[in-house]
Amino acid sequence: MTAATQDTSLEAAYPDYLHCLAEADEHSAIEVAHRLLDGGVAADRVLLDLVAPAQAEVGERWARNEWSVAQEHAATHISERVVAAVAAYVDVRPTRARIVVACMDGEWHALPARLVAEVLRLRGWDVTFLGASVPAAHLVSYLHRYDAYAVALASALPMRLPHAHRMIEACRRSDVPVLVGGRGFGVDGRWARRLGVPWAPSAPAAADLFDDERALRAVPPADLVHLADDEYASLVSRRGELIDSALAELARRFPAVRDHSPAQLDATVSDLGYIVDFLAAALYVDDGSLFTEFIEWLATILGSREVPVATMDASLEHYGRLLHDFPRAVGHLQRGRAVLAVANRQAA
Ligand code: B12
Repeated sequence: MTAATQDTSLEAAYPDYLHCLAEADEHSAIEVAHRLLDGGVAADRVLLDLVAPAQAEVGERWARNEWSVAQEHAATHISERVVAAVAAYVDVRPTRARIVVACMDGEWHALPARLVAEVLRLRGWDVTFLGASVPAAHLVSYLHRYDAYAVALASALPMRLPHAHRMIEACRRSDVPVLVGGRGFGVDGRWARRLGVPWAPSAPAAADLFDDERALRAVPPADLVHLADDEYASLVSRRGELIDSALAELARRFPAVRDHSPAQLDATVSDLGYIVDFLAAALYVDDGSLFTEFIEWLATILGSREVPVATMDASLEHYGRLLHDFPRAVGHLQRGRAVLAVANRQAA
């Protein structure tokens, strides 16, 4: 513990807190949070201005290949313990209706949703936190059984948007207002607007929206007329065939792929699957930026792990050939390849 943590300002505590995460020092991390609370820093600021940015930094370090998955897991576990410690420290009794907070089906980023749940609890709501990957049918029956005032759904991954939409519709059918949030809906919530669902950029903004039931229920309809071209549905039905074919093409063009270890092969198949899933999500919301942002991200991840960009470009080109009858998909893939070419030039 350095002298800085004796200070009760968030700015001074932040580097020490990050150091605790890096050293997997759970005890000191909780101490940093307690010291801030003892010094009068509000609990929601400790959650949103200490724990949240530190977690984002954890993600950056993993993306740059500076931290292993194990280091990321250790840090995330500590953040979860700190959130629990902050919640126990304040222990607010609920005075308002029940709000259910859950992650979309297939979504394992539970910590961002947990932060939102705790901030809502601090505002007096009776919050039930259901955690990661909640199946739609189970969520809906839960909402009925416990007479929820509203539900907050979280998603960190844009590729889950089609699933998110099904889940949102299922909640709507049971007449429970839905609010969504998380980086999966775009930094400005533009994909939430496409799905016709209220979105909040942060936990405090969500709390404000829950205060206004009319605003929560007054949402424009989903804007998904483009789905009539069937490109999304056809792509999804061909997912397995596309991945198998792209893997065979990679092995043909890059002989080193044939010598991949089982773990490397798994990672390659996952990446080929992500390309299809992000492409499908871009078709679903009809927004090419969803796909190009993903390609930029994947280029960074693979670049920092010294995977040649040429293999990724070959896969985009191959998918483009197989999907030649799908003009929207071909357009997204072409723009993806252009983004890759720029990333490649910058890296050279
Ligand atoms: C921890 C972590 C994990 C953990 C999650 C454990 C847990 N208990 O949460 C595990 C290991 C499971 C994981 C898995 C994966 N992850 Co991850 N993960 C992260 C990491 C490092 C931190 C997440 C976090 O807590 N962030 C802090 C929160 C507070 O920030 P936030 O999400 O922006 O949330 C704020 C607002 O957006 C908003 N908000 C968030 N949710 C909601 C919900 C509502 C209702 C509202 C109103 C507001 C709101 O309020 C929050 C507080 O201010 C992020 C990095 C990052 N930058 O976030 C990557 C990150 C999200 N993961 C990523 C990826 C790729 C994955 C995997 C695909 C990796 C893999 N190859 O397997 C899997 C996918 C698993 C799945 N299907 O869900 C990428 C996503 C990139 C992309 N292009 O989509 C990121 C950005 C990492 C990176 N830098 O590349 N991950």
